[in-house]
Amino acid sequence: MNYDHRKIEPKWQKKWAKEKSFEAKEDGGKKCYILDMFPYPSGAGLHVGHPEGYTATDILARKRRMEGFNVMHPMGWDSFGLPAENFAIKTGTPPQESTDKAMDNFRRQIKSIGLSYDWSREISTSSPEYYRWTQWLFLELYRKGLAYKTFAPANWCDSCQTVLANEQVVNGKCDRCGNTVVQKELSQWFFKITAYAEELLKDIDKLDWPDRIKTLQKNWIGRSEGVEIDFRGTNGNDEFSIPVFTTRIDTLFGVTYIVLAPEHPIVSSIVSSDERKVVDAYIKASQSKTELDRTGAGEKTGVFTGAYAKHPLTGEQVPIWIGDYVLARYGTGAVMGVPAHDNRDWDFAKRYGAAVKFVIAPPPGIKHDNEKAYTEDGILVNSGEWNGLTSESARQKIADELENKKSGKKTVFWHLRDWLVSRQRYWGAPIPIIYCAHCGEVPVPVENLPVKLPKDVDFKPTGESPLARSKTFHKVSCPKCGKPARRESDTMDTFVDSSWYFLRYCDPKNEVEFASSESMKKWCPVDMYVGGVEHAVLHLLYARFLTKVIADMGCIDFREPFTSLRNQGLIMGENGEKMSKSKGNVVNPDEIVERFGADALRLYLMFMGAFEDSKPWSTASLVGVRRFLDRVYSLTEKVDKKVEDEALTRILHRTIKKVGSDIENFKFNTAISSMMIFVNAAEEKEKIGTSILKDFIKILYPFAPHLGEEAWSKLGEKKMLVTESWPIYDEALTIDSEVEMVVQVNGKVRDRLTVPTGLEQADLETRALALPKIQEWLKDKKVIKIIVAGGKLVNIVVG
Ligand code: ANZ
Ligand code: ZN
Repeated sequence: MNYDHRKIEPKWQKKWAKEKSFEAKEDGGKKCYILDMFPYPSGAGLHVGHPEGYTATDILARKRRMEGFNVMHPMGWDSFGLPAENFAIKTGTPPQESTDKAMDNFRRQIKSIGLSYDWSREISTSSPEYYRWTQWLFLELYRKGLAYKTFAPANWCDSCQTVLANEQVVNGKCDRCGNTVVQKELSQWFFKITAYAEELLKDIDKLDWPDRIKTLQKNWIGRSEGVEIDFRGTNGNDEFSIPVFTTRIDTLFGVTYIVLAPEHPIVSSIVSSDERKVVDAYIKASQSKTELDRTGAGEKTGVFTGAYAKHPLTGEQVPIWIGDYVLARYGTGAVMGVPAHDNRDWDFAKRYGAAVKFVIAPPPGIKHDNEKAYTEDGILVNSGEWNGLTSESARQKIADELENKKSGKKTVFWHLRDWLVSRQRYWGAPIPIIYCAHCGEVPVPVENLPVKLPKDVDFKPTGESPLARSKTFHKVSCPKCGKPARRESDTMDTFVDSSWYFLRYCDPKNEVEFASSESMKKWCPVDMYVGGVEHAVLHLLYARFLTKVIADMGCIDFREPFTSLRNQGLIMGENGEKMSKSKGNVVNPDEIVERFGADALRLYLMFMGAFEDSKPWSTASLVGVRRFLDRVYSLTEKVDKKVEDEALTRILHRTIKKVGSDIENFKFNTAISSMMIFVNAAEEKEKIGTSILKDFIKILYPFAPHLGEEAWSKLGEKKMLVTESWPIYDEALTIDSEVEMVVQVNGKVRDRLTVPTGLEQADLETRALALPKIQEWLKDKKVIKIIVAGGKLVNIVVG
């Protein structure tokens, strides 16, 4: 018997909405905050990857409610961003308009899937009620010295006279005019996330997050212990000193040159007149390269400056080069070149003919042919008085020696950089700062927030940010002295919006605070956070940073926002390739809901494979899943109150146990398999006990809630299933009553034996020996001993 999803799904959705079934309660029950990464409402609508994660959290949220938790499960929109602005520039449609349309569409699509969100808490980051508090947070950071303005390189197109986002630079060229993009120093706003580097690193270990995400975060923060060591030289009568940073001070005797970043401030004063022309040309060329170009897999290039410095221990003269694989912003912007023990230096030395001097020998038993760099630790050689030491102890001793001689010091550097938050864009939260000729940088007074985006802007396609051209927006009077002043025209990175949204859900309508302390105390931290792995680094790191800042402001009493985190895998097209419009393999959730129903879509998304794995779409399997749901529905025709069935009861209890623990472990696919086993068994029966089927419907309900409600009411229940509790299993009934044992003769499998669990050894021996096949094998032989192992195996040893 098939159920009509087109009829029953909207029916139950309406009932849930009418009863406000999913609104978090003011009080009652232990709190549980289950959160999805909120989507960017793109014009293309929902992708099937969205409901994959949303269904997982929905299953958990529904189960938690049944367990008596007071669940908060909200949804909202990360609605500022570049695509809406680009669309405006291309078509003239204001971003507000296209975004509103996209949000309406997303909301409709999400509701059609029966996800149990508390819509009373819906937020959108592009609404003035929200971005007012994003601006307020900016000002709080500014007050604490955690937001500051400084020069930083940006992608700049000289012909368009504009800054470009990374994705607008294609092969080093402007994607609008084709002009070569250069790196230009522009004054930009930063958040001082580096002030929290230590704590951000230290706290990672406390989190229930996937290991690979934790590792990515650790590497991104990148704590690096080493030595800063001075190489001194003279330039005519002037002495100079170049500090270099190394993590391998044990290789100090292998240094054959040093390399400075092209931007290093000392370059212009040490370069010899012979080399100046070449050096200037090299510096100019490196300006058009991004950091990624410079540090990537490409060739390492450089030029000689004509200057030398003295090796601090051997006194040798080492040549000074510049090379753009050395970054000005990391360490000291200078490195010591050790070609024998570093791959990049090896390539560089081979290219330019620098000497290679091996000073670390592999430990005994390991060979190295010196045809490439030896980059591991080992034993020091060619290193004077340090010969024979291990790398490890040499690092300590040489560092101490350099500290004594005052030519070096132990240092820690961090890879983490401050967060560049300004964007030369329209569709974002305006940075609430005013520039006054008399007073300088003046923060917008809090009572004047929000600084609203102007609506009277022209979206004609000119290629320039509309905000930069709005006259009304820029002209203001200084809040301090009242004289004419100018507003900051940059907006904030959308990652700022999304780094605190989980707090706003606690108190989304508050007009006097970003959220009340009580509400945040009640709901936070987030108990379970689910989203794509693409946010493994930036979004999660920024949210962790903001949480720590807000904790230091005294507003909250926790320092980590997301206690547990899970990532969904990518859903590929039916052909195994990434879903994309151009490949024509995109699956539209609307069509699936219309043809097969929301429950089938939900169940299929969870059945496709392991939650965190990437997996291809298959309409054929979806059809199979829908058929399974129809079979479940048919079972409601076969119930009988009077039927008692021990075997099916046992399977039911085992299924309850398995589904419960699988949901906890995000193993939704195996939960569904076990429900399929139950249904197979139930179908074999003439009649099914009503209470057995009811319990089964309860555990299926988080996966297929519409069908669950429909079956529930068909079984005669008047109240909605939403209000029911999660069934409790009896452990004794979940234990197998029988086991199959393997019977061996001299270690070779000869037969199998099914016995009740918990049989005595003597009893087992008798039964095994009585098997006809075994008797055949034992003929004319003497039994020496019988071994019973693990309740699974009987081995008869004969002689
Ligand atoms: C000599 C050496 C010998 C190095 C050797 C490595 C191996 P992490 O771990 O990332 O901190 N380095 C230092 N500053 C740099 C900069 N601004 N740009 C590019 N490279 C820089 O890496 C530290 C190592 O990266 C340092 O140790 C330095 O090379 C290089 F067998 O010094 B090493
Ligand atoms: Zn002023």
